[in-house]
Amino acid sequence: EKGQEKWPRGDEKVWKAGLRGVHRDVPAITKSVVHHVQTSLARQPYNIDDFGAYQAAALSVRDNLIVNWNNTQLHHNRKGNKRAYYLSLEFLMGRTFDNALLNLDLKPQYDDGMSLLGFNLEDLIDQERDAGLGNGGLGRLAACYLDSSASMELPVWGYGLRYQYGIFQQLIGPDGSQLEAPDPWLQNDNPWELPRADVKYEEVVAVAYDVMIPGYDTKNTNNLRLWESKPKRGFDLNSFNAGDYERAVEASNSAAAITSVLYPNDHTTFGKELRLKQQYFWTAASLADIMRRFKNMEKSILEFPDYVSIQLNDTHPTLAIPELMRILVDEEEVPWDQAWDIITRTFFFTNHTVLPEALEKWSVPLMQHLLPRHMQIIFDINLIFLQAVEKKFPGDRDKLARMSLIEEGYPQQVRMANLACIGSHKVNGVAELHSELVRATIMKDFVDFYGVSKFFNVTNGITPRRWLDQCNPGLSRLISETLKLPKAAFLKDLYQLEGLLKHIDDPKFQTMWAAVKQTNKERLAHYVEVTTGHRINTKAMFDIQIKRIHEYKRQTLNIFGVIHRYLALKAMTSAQRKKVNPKVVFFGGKAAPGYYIAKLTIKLVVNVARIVNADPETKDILSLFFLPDYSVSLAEILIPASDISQHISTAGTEASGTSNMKFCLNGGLLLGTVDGANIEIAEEVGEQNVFFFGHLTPAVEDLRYQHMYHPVPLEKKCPGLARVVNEVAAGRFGDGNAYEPLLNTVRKNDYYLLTEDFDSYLQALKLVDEAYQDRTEWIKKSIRTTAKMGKFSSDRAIQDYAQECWNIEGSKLE
Ligand code: B1N
Repeated sequence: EKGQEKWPRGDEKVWKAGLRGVHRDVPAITKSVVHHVQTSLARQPYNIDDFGAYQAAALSVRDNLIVNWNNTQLHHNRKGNKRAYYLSLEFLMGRTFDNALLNLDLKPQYDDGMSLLGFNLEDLIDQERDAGLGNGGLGRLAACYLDSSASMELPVWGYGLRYQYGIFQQLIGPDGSQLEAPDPWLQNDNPWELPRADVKYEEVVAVAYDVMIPGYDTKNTNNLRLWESKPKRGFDLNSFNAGDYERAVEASNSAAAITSVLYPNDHTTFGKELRLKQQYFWTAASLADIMRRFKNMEKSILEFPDYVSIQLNDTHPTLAIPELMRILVDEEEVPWDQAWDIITRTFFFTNHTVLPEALEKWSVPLMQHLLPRHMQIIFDINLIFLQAVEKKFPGDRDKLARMSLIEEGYPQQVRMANLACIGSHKVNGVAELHSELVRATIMKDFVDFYGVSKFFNVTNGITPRRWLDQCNPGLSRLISETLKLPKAAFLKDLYQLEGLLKHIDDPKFQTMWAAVKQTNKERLAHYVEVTTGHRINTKAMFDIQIKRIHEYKRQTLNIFGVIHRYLALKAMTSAQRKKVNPKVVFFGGKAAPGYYIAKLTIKLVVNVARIVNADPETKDILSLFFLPDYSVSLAEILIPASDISQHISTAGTEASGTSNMKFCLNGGLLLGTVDGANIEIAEEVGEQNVFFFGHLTPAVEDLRYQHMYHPVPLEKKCPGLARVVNEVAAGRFGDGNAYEPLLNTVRKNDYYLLTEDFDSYLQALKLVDEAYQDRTEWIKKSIRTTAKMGKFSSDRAIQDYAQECWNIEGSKLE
């Protein structure tokens, strides 16, 4: 990777004659596709199917990416500028083909070329499997940040793991429950990565695979390096077939199978040995790689933080701190204090949740067994740190106990968030409210110790390339025509969307805006018909909740609301029903395989859907779908089709949310609680344009206390919800007993406060119904919502990180 100023051997002219650039014209494109059919795939032109054509076209696009990628790496090496590294155990990339075509601005040419060869480009795009190397928002955020870094020509590399199996495939069984199947996404060759046999770290047998990350409207093409441990045997498919996902994961508990599977939990830690091995394998390989690249620059080790910044995506990569300490102290022989100074100028830590069950802790005996030197280093860091705390707050033993890196107990545990905090230069949360809660709760003692300026906010963002232009080409085109701007103008500066406000009262524009939404609803209806056989009324309001299934996200509130609506419709006369505006409710999302209550929630939704959709009295005005196997690609169909989407977590529990931003960017309105980034969205679009309900964060603690110590029976507390719960228990939607544990979560201590928010939730739903009646007003709200989404571009978020943390600048590749 060292900058090569001279041609190493042979005749420079002969070399240069062989070099190619990016193919931009149709004849060159078709030629390269045919070439790949013939040689790379070794197939005959007359037996190529859609999949073969996708592979050949992908290889042709890949050639273009490689040219830019190579030039980019050479460019940044020569410049010798500081780099930033984004360490994330999850990168939820989704598909690459369409995204690469759009970022390279080659989609029309490939469209024409493939049609000359007899293929429809959109069909080929559908051949690609998602790269599902993540669970949800945290993983998708990492993917959006790579897109923004590349587009802004910033020298940022991602580091992650190349799991053989990504997030499991979700199936729905005959009784309505979730079943898991493995996701062998690498079964067919993956054209979007470059295996690097030459980049290997023997100790841990890490092999690098480089994923090219093309920027939008630039040749700059960054790198995502994923590590693979060569497995001695694959993971246990027999257990999968026996329906035991957890066991199948466990069976791969051998040193060689470290990267075999993504852990399918979010917001919970199980302290599994294999997970710790993943974390160590990944951070050690990444740091060795970063160190080797730094050493090529021939600088003093003390200058490390001037050339390297490392962002820790949650606590998962925190072992990088003791690992760098080990390298500096044991290998580079840097004195301890100087080494610690390097550490605290290199690392930055992003927290993504304040939920206690998600805070990572590792048992001391396990660490001692697996990583004895790192455990020793952590104890030493702790000793010195606690001495400093003691000095600042003499005699405060409780404070010392709270701030210690070690939690006492049997066994003792290492608190990874504390380690990440003290080893980092800065700590941030992911939305204003969340960052405030980080300061006030989990990091309170650390704020007192370090001062508040170490703790700051970077509100999350989303890439407008994928989440507007790629998923909603019709809207992107309409915006471009209306603003009289090329797409790049607003896709690179999302604040340009504000220009739409000028046109908000123009009836012709309103009609075109509504037509785009209608087309997207029809596209979704088509998908549902093909996959489930159900026909949907596309004139109905589309109401969507898609996200991981979790109690704090309160999908139960939504399904109880649907049941409430169904019961109300059943109580009406048919004349009354004729006046009701039809509505279609969509759910999607995966439950962690071991999360019993979340799985019951899915079962309830599926079984309510079966009853409701089959009821001749109501099916024209209310239908309900649980769409299986929610993924990035499915999100790209659902999000542009929503009239309203739900983000209804108990106040103070959803750190940010990012799909809320995606829906709003696509002109969907928001129904939500005063939580996470919902608050900032409302600030932008105006509160009259969102549907807020429910208790606010400061009330939550007290309400929980009341529920704990002064419980009121459900019938008294919330009669509306009690009726719903009783109908479910009575077996109206299949065996009522099966749902008892789920129903008990609201009957008993109601930790997520459904009984407190149910009535105001129904009230908000009513307001949504009323607002939808006045279609012109609704369209205006929709336009305004899209127009005010500038703040939520991940370009803005990455700019915040580049300035506040990494101190790096973009550098243009000519
Ligand atoms: O990170 C997203 C936020 O928008 C969401 O609000 C937040 O819930 C999500 C352990 C997590 N927080 N914590 C996780 C994921 C995997 C895991 O093993 C925790 N995910 C979030 C982006 O900031």
